[in-house]
Amino acid sequence: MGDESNSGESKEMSSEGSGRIDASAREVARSIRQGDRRAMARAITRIESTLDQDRLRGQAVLEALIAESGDAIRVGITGPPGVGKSTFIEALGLYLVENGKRVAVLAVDPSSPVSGGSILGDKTRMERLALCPEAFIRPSPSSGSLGGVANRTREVMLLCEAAGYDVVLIETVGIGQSEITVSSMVDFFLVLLLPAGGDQLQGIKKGVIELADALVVNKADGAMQSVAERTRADYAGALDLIRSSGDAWRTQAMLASSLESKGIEEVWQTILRHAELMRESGEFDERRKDQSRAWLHKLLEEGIDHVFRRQPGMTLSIAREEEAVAAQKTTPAAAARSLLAAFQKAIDKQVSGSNSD
Ligand SMILES: Nc1nc2c(ncn2[C@@H]2O[C@H](COP(=O)(O)OP(=O)(O)O)[C@@H](O)[C@H]2O)c(=O)[nH]1
Ligand SMILES: [Mg+2]
Repeated sequence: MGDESNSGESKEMSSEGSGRIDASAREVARSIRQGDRRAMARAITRIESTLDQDRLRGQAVLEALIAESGDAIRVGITGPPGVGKSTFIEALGLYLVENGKRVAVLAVDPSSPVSGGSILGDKTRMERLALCPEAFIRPSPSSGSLGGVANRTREVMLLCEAAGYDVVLIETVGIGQSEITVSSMVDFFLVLLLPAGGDQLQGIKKGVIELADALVVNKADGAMQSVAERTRADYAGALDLIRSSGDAWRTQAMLASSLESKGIEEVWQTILRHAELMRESGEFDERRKDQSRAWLHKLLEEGIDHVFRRQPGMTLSIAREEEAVAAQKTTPAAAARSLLAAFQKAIDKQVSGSNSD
């Protein structure tokens, strides 16, 4: 980690060859590599900034460090509000710190208010974990769309890895698209569930079960212990039904009490076993490469969309075509073709204009 000698050719190419990384970004990168938390926090603030100029500076730091990212295990944790995600993450984080790991905790919560200083608005602020020098806790970027928030979190995750954190835990709320988004940036996706009777099993979305590498029934303590055990068995049965024999990994159904730190070690051992299996089959790296490529394409689509809509007069043209489509004066396909042709023409004009400069 952070060893210049084995960071490889790709780093030379990206940092020296492209000219996008200036001396000050390289300087900040060096401090982060050496474990300077303030430098890291500042770079993250830039990455999360809504000002293009700041964000580009933050991204230049990340670009200087990208070859050193990737050594951490990335774990996503989701579940309904109140299931105990933050409590679970704190218990797991403390366990990992006790075992000599450095842990970064991030969150993807597109609903968090601008003032948000807590992770996913809960009352437990991981106070004990926050006191550990080996832990780094960062709440969700507060502004914007799920896509924007998730992209910032991805970038922060890579930065944390370059800074030497061994495990990245990402908390997300179990609503809408956020689970899919978080599962697309982690190695292991864990779904926390409440102890509940039979009928409520259906309450969990089937799609989420398919994303999960483990289902963990939390709050398996006190009066809920036996209910939790039954719930776990029910989920295990349900998983048997949807499993196909070719799967390299069988989604586990487990029990935990975050409050009493029970089942935490078992969950971690499961995550390690999964990583080992996936590495043996080559799927571990393949999944990460797929994730990076998909992320690139998503950023491209967003960028192209942005350029397209920013063309002078485009807002008006789109509104006109929308009307025509709504009034059945034209087809959506013809309307889109016409808008794209106008865009193409504007781009051609810009290109020939800049060539004659
Ligand atoms: N009995 C019990 N309560 C828990 C457990 N984990 C969390 N809680 C409680 O559940 C509530 C919600 O926890 P929190 O971690 O904020 O849930 P989140 O919204 O999913 O992040 C809090 O009052 C916790 O103390 C557990 O394992 N057992
Ligand atoms: Mg929470």
